[in-house]
Amino acid sequence: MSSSISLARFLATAQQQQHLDHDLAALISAVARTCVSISDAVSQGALAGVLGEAGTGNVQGEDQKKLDVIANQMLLDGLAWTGLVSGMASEEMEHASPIPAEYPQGPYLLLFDPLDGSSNIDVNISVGTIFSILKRGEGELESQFLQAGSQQVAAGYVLYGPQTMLVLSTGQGVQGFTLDRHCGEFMLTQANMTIPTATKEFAINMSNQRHWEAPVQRYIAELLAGKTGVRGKDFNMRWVASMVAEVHRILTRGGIFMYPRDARDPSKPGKLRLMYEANPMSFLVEQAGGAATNGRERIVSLQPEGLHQRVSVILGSKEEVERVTQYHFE
Ligand code: AHM
Ligand code: MG
Repeated sequence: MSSSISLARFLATAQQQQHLDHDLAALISAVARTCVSISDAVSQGALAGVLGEAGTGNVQGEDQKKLDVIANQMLLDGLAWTGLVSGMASEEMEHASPIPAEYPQGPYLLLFDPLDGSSNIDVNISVGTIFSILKRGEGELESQFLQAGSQQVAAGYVLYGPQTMLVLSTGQGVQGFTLDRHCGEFMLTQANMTIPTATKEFAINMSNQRHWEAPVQRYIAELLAGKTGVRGKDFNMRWVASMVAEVHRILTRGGIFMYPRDARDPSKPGKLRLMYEANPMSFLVEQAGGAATNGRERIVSLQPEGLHQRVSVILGSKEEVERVTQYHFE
């Protein structure tokens, strides 16, 4: 059953009761509004000719899908004029994008993965937009973004699945909103989302098993041993290959998600990006009572060294994340 609390009303109440900054509320609204347009583009798919390869690569050397490029441009265009941000950084752009001189500068920095899981887009599996908001700092624009995840003032994602959902935290718990297409508004449908501390469900790309480090090998072997092993219970596995969908499942019913460091490429300590994926998702997971580490430290405590830095990610139900993390010290 849908509540009658829209995102607009939720943000207004948060401003009145929790002193949510007016500009931050306006920025979240603007991101949400743009994501409704991205959702429309995603849902049109082949009808709008937006599926398939863009024929370009991003700074990470990954092929871009048409919708990666479209979603990235929609966020830039949707936010640049608002006077709420002084720069934007994206998984799809080599450098941070300054705000054009004709528009006012704002107090925040916006980071995003415009279409996470986009390898799934052509097969009609859920994808999403992940975003992170920081306060602007001093000095050269790009270096202002290099703040630890604990400095995020808000983070969230929009999942383009059977329903389009916005999941948001401004540091006061995690709220889930479902897009009501009749009125074009996100409505609060999952208040105060919490992650159960125990779980029997894990998500990892098993095809990389031979490349993992010993602590992850041990942990997964114990899960696979099920009832007959040291864990004494059976575990179930899921792998969507869209981080937004995995994190959403974990926020809904618990679980552990891992994209651990592996030995494929020594220059890449993990596949996922700290600034656009790991930090915002870790912020949400911690706000929902879960845990998120790189195997040794809380992800949000890591001092970023570069915009496109990669990191090992282990997040979800606290008991499991703590167990794998402990294995890294044994
Ligand atoms: P992307 O941002 O280029 O879409 O890459 C990130 C995605 C995550 O959503 C997902 O967890 C992972 O890559 C899937 O990787 P794999 O291809 O190893 O299954
Ligand atoms: Mg991504």
